[in-house]
Parts: sequence; C-alpha cells; structure tokens
Amino acid sequence: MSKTRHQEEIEEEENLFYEVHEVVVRKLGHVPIAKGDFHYLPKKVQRYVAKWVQICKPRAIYICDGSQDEATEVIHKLEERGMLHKLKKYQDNYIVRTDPADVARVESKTWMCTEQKYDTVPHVQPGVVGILGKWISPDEAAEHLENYDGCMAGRMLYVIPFSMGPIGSPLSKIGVELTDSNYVLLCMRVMARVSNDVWHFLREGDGEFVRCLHSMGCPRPVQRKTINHWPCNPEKVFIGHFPDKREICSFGSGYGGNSILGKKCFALRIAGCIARDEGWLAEHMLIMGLTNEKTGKETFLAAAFPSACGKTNMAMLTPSIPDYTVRCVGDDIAWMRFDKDGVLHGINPEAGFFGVCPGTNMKTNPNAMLTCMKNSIFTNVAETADGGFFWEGLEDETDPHVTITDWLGNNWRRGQPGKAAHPNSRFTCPAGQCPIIHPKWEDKKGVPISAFIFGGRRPTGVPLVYEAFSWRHGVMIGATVKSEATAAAEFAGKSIMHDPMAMRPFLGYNFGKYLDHWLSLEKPPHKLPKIFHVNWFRVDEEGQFMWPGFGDNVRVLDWIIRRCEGDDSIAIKSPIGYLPKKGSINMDGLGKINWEELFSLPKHYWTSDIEENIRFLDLQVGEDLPQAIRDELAVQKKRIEEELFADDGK
Ligand code: GTP
Ligand code: SPV
Ligand code: MN
Repeated sequence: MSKTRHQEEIEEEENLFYEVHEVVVRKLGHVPIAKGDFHYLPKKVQRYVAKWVQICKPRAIYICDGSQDEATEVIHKLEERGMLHKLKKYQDNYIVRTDPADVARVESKTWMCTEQKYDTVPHVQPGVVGILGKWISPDEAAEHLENYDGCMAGRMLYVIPFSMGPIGSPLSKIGVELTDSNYVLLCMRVMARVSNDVWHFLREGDGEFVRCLHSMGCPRPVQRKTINHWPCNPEKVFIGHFPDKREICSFGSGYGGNSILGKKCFALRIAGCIARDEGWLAEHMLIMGLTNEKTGKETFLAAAFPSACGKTNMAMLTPSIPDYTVRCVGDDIAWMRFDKDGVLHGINPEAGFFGVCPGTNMKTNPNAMLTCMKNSIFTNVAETADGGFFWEGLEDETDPHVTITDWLGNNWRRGQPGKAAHPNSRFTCPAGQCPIIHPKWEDKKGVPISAFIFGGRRPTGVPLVYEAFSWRHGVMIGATVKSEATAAAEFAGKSIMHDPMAMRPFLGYNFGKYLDHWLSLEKPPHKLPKIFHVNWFRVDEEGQFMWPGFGDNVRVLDWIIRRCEGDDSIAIKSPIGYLPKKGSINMDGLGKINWEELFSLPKHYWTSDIEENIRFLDLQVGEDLPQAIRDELAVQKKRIEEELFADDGK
C-alpha cells in the first residue's frame, strides 16, 4: 500500500507513545496479555496497540489467531454471559439480540475526517445540506476521540489481524481491528480472513495496514443499563474515518457496518480512497458468474444496488430457466483493477455474507438458506420453541403450531401486528459454505468483469432493464441511482432517495472527484465493462410487483449477457438507453407479463425525473460535478423532450 504523508505522521505519534512508555509498553502498563505474544507482533502493530491500550485502559489484551479453539472459547464465554445462545436445530448456529437502540448503521454519526473539507464532500450550492458524505474537521473529531479515554475499563481488548481479500493477493489489503466486543470478533472471523498468517505477511510485505479501532463505549462499572447483555452507547456513537491516516475509529455501536470494520468502513470508505490513489475501484457491488450451458462460456457481472435492494439475492440466484449455471463470487463489495491487458478483474474482499433475513427463504434464496445452516450468527431474528430461527418470509417453512419468540424476546403470534424479526435482522455466515460459491472466489487474480449493473427500488416509471449508450452515459446513470429507503440504516418511511452508484452512505471522498475517477478509466488499454440499469421493483396500479424477480431475474441477465456478446438484433434505442426489443427476453412459462407496461417510459415521469436529477446533482455536487456528466444529463434531457411521446406510457 502506498504510504501517505499522514501515515508517516501517525507512525511518529505512535513511536512517541512507544518511546515515552517503553518500559510500560513491555508490560503494556500492567495490562496483562490474556492470550498471544505481544512481541511477536510486527513493531508497527505493537505501537498501534500500545497507543490505544494506554488510552482505552482495558483490563487485558487478547491477541487473536483465528483458530477454531479461539472461537470455541469466545462462544463459550458469550453463552455463559447470556449474550448468545445456540439454535439447537442446526449445527453451531447462534442467535444474538442487540439492545433495541442499536439495530442498523447510523449514517448521521458516520464521518470522514480530512483537513480539507472539500477532499471529503463536494461544494454544495449555498444553503443546501449535503447528503453525499459527511465531513468532520480534525478538531471536532478530536472531541469525539476523547470518549475513548478509559472506554474499555474492565473489558478485554481483542487484537484482530485480518486480510480483506485472499491473504497474499495483489488485490488484497491488511487490517488490524482492536475491539472490546467479542461478538464483533466472532463476526469478523466470518466476514474477513482472520489469521496469524497476517503477521507474517505484514513482516514480509510493506508492513502497511489499516488501523481499525472499535469500542462499544461501555466501560465498567457501566453507566447505562445494559439491555440483552449488549453494552452500547447510542448517545455517543461515532463512526470516524481518517482516510489520510488509513485509520478508522468507531465508538458506541456493535451493529454490522458500524463495528465489523473490515466491511463498509474499510472495504468501501477507506479502500475507496486507496483505490482513487492507486487507480482501481472499491464498489458496493456483488460479483457473480453465469455459465451458458450450451456454449460453456462464463460471463462475470458486477451489480451495484443500494442496501437491502437485492444484491445477496442476485449474487446467488437460482435460475428459473435451464440455460445458465450461476455461481457466486461475492454479495456486497467488489475490489476491481485493470490488468496489464486492460481487462478489469474483481475480487470479493470479504469472506462471509452479512445478509438481510426478512424475505429470505427456500423459494426466494435457497442458496442463502443453505449457506446459513451451520457456523452462522443470527442477529435480531425471532426464534421458534424448537430452536430454529424465524423471520418474515419463513411462514410457509415453519411449523404453524410452534411457539415463536420475537426479536425483542416477547411471545409472538402469527398475524399479530408488528414484526417477529427486526427488518434489518441479519445472518452472518461463511461464504465458503454457499452451495454455489464459485471455485475461483478466492482466486488471487480475481475474475474478469464484463458488465456493471445499477439498480434500486423504483416503484414507478423505470423499466425492467436498459443499457447505457457509452461509458460516460453509464457513469451518469450510476450517478442518478435512486431507491426507496430501506431498514439498512436509520431512515423511516418509503421515500425515494438518491443513492448515487449505490454508494451514498459509503463514499470515502468528494463525489465529484469520485465521478472524475470513474470517467478517467476510459483510456487505453482499458476494456470497459458495459453498463446497465435494472429495476425488479416496478409496481402496477394495484401496487403489485410487475416482475416476479428473484430466480426469474436470470432472464434479464441473459439479455445483458447477449448484449455483452454483441448481439445487436435484440436492442432498440430509446431516449434513456437501449431497451430490449419486444420478445427478446425469454418469458417462457412466466404467465401473464405486461411487456408494454414493464418497459413503458411515461413522458411526464422521465421529464420530471431528468429535471430532478439535474437539480440534485447541481445542488449536491456543484462545481465538482464533471462537465462530461453535465453534458450527458443535458443530452438525455433533450432526447427525452424530443423523442419521447406523451402517449408512450401513462
Ligand atoms: P445489503 O446487505 O443491505 O447490502 O442488501 P442486499 O442488496 O444484499 O439485498 P438483499 O438481496 O438482501 O435483499 C433485500 C430484500 O429485498 C430482501 O427482503 C429480499 O427478499 C428482497 N428482494 C431481493 N431481490 C428481489 C427481487 O428480485 N424482487 C423482489 N420483489 N424483492 C427482492
Ligand atoms: C448495507 O447496509 O449495505 C449492508 C449492511 O451490507 S452493513 O454491513 O450494516 O452496512
Ligand atoms: Mn450492503
């Protein structure tokens, strides 16, 4: 990893701690080492740990090695404490209930800290509240960092060495997470590659790692009543990123993206900055391979949908037509780099799935269900009296007479108001257990990507699929991605929100510069993926989904693959991009599908949509918006005005 000036500064600062406290460091200020050998750690890691031990004041240090014994020990401890218990219907599956105040990412408390504000956020127009990234000044961040003083008193500090991506791949990066939560340790063990080998690799390589600090913010004796044995500190939540120092400091929450720091904090926000500096892409995308059964040819697709909009489902879909075999490489994040021949190769930096439970069942996503039958953690789901999990969508797969306890621990009867499982309840399971995991999912070179697909929940106006005219047009389409709000963050209601590139909550730097970065990839010898937009969520006048979705989405992917192969006979030009020619998507056996409605482009909708997009990007990105995107928007507006007819749709 290339080293920034600020990384040198942070090393100097850590050195200072190390030197001043050299004697202390040797014994870590009387903080005993519960497990592991501190002196075995690379020196830079020793210094990083020493610094935070002195600030956070844990009762002991536990250096993780990623072994099975370690998991057994930690699970046992958590079971004893009552924070976790076994779901006895399965093999080594566990259920956890959080404090109901800690159930999703907290976007309002998630910041990027840079000296220059506009490195992080675009120049919004005067009076506009920016929604593309949140900046915090180093001084303000320093105030939040004061909360770490003594924050681990009476608690264990876990030192977690991990690799995002296969250890040793040129596309992978190393991190070290310090946390006082053993639940987070268990999740990190599934979601990242936690191993002693990371220390060897650091010693042999450039020694650079992303510094990831996490605390639940509940020192002992606790100040706040602990609910469900889940200590947290909702009032003081701080998810701070310091991209120049390649450092993350997370405080107060134990949930998902707030605490499993390898995931969104590192693999998207910090990695986004590294990718900008090093010329690659870190995106909120699934990667899947589809093999044509007749020709044997495999095509890899990467798709970016906002949170809770269908990535996990698509990544491991069960095709409803026999033409393809689908295999999953990743379900949430893609790291991609052009090789020397200009072919874009992608890896899944994660090692597990942190998937949305509600809606997942043997019909919609059997592969996800089969992946989480063992060695998995279920957070905020409901439980059946016979030791099974339950959530909305499992009604037909659950004994109708079994007693159910909801995610809050109360008795729950079918049909009663309110949900059994929290809408953002999640399974955490090892990707390697997925029945259709791709044999190359850990390939150090990654897999070649032929297309990017954007999408979101768009109840009206937006057709099932369309294709960008060009790379630039595709980047514009990505920049105007919108979706209904979901439960993955703290938003309420069903409003349509902008979520450019499905990255709004995960941007690591100025979105205008991010678009520049994408546009800059159009150069020799780069072979650019084709860009598409899909919408599985269009509804009819009765509010019913017009498209069956899930396994039937393969029919749309088939069209996309044929377009990637250069079939010109199946597309027609429309003002918004290429649409499938009527009949060019295989609808065999689907029953009644209203093609006209599914692909209609209502003029009033697209007219106001393009105006709204232009306004949005102008207000939110201002002078940072690349001219090429302004031009694409203007041309698209003109096409809509001139080429769409009022009777093209309702
Ligand atoms: P994150 O993990 O938050 O990034 O979410 P995700 O993008 O992986 O979404 P996921 O696949 O978990 O799906 C979220 C919800 O959308 C689930 O309740 C799914 O059942 C539902 N869903 C997924 N695909 C489809 C589809 O094709 N049609 C319909 N109607 N619903 C879908
Ligand atoms: C998302 O919200 O996009 C997720 C879940 O994948 S979390 O890890 O909490 O970000
Ligand atoms: Mn996600």
